[in-house]
Amino acid sequence: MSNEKEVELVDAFYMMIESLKNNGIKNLYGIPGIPITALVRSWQADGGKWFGFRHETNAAMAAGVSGYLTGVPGVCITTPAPGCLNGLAGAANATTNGWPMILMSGAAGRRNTDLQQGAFEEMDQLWAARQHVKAAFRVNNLRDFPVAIARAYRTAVSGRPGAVYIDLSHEALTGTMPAADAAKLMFSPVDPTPKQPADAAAIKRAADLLKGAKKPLILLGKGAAYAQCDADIKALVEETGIPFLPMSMAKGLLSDNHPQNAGPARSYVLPECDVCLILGARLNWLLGNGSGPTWGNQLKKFIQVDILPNEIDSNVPIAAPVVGDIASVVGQLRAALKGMPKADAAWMGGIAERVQGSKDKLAPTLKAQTAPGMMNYRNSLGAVRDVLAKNPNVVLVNEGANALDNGRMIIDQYLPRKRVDSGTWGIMGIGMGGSIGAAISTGEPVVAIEGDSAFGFSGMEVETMCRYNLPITVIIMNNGGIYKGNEPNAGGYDDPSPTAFVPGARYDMMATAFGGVGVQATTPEELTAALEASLKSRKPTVINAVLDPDSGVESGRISGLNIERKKKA
Ligand code: OXT
Ligand code: ADP
Ligand code: MG
Repeated sequence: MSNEKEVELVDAFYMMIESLKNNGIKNLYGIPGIPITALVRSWQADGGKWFGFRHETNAAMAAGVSGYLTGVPGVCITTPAPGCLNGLAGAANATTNGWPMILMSGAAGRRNTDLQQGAFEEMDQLWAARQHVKAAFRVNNLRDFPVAIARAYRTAVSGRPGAVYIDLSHEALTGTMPAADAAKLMFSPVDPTPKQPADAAAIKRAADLLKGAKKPLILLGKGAAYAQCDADIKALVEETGIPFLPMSMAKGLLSDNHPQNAGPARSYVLPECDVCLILGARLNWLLGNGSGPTWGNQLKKFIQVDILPNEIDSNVPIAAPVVGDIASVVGQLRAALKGMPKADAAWMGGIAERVQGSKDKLAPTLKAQTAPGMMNYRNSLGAVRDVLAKNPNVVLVNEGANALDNGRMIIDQYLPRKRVDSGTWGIMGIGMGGSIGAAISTGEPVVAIEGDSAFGFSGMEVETMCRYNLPITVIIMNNGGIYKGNEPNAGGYDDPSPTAFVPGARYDMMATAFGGVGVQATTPEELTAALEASLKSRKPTVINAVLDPDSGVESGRISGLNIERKKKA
């Protein structure tokens, strides 16, 4: 606040900071610079927590992941044009995954920008942002901050969550107004995430279908994990006795070792089921778009519960659409299904047999011995799995191709919202931003299992995690490249192949460079010791897990999506 004659004035930064506080925002992620440096200093001076990153995409990833894990939108703030564009990559990823966050960017003056006169960092940011976010707003006058921030918050968290962009125009940031008038504009929004129960007829239709099913299946997606009604979902699953299949980020919503978990029998239950209740998942590429071999080439009777009406029928006809929020709908379904007989014993027995078969097949590979420096995905992640089983509160962040697919398969989750990964886009670059966002917003330790390529997209944030002394352990699955490290140059000359990196890279040294802990692990025993020590110390740590460069397959488990060359040129 400043004094000018007898009228007390407040500036735009005051308006913005008070509005953020009124919406319950405590953390800001971003990178300072013109014109927001003074803003972030003021935020910190005012008691707000500021987390400065090395690249805006990672700051925006942190905001998106913290939004997913807590339900409170993460807020990221960037400088104009290049900073804004960098941040937009993270905002777009949040929107694609349905995670609530707010991205705000400073901007060059409208007069110059609209005439394309070449202002400092000139860009039509609102136009660029609009297609990657759920909504995009511009503040042109400091009086509008209370409404703009409340509106952004409500938009981010209600309906299908997503990112909201706010353009901070030069005009808005440079104004002042009387403090007395400002006080009258301030408010905290009432009930920003209203309950949306489903229509009774839709519930009855769904319940009737489920009651008549011979081989029912409950598919749990990250929308169900986000809904934070874990006990009710568990009760629905247990009361009906129906097997459940978690999508990757829904792992742990019910413990992976729950007797009804059909995860290890995925390729049996999807084609075999007759009625599938989908709770918070989309029938997108991760589910074969609802048809084809994934589903045994049959049209299943789908009951789809989703908050977004037009998600229904997006790929295949849905027999029983239920539009509403999962927390309300699960309660409604439980009431409608009361007394329903438990799922058929033969169906459950067949699943149990396949689950056991998969586990028996996997188990010995997790304990296999390899020469030092020649670990593979199975025995290295087998070691990690055993340590994490004793630390179920750890948030796991996972990206890569083989590192991702093996991580998802091998590492069990025991608690809800403890897994964040490449998600709907299969993105590389969620790693360090996601880990930092998870550590800050949950206060829990984080372990990131990273392909060496995946890590490279956000690796500089190791400095950030060391600067804030965050309890993050990064395990680099170092096979020396994208998918593999030993591919020769197809042309036969000395340049590296398109997928190879420097052999023998020492990623652990990146941590020691910034005062963190760096460890090289060449055997499963060394990996176990390094991870245990790191979780105990809660110090930022990078473990370079040295894998056989030959371990890994092209594109991991989604190699079928590759395009092969048809004929030689
Ligand atoms: O039933 P079957 O027999 O089939 O067996 C299944 C389960 O039953 C069984 N299973 C189990 N067995 C025993 N016990 C347990 N507990 C258990 N649980 C399961 O295991 C199998 C598999 O189960 P799953 O996984 O459930 O089934 P399936 O059929 O695989 O599921 C299908 C999918 C589609 C749901 C699943 O595969 C999936 O979720 N896939 C996600 C794939 C994905 O997103 N991949 C990442 C992208 S790849 C590529 O695009 C990459 N790029 C390009 C790039 C990207 N992405 N982004 C940007 C910004 N720029 C570029 C790059 C650069 S990857 C990449 C880097 C790669 O190199 P790295 O060095 O980072 O990584 P490495 O590969 O490690 O070197
Ligand atoms: P996954 O990747 O795990 O399959 P998706 O991100 O594809 O999950 O799908 C999540 C779905 O959950 C989205 O369609 C989204 O609209 C929906 N969703 C998110 N939150 C809720 C909620 N609270 N209630 C109902 N549906 C929700
Ligand atoms: Mg690799």
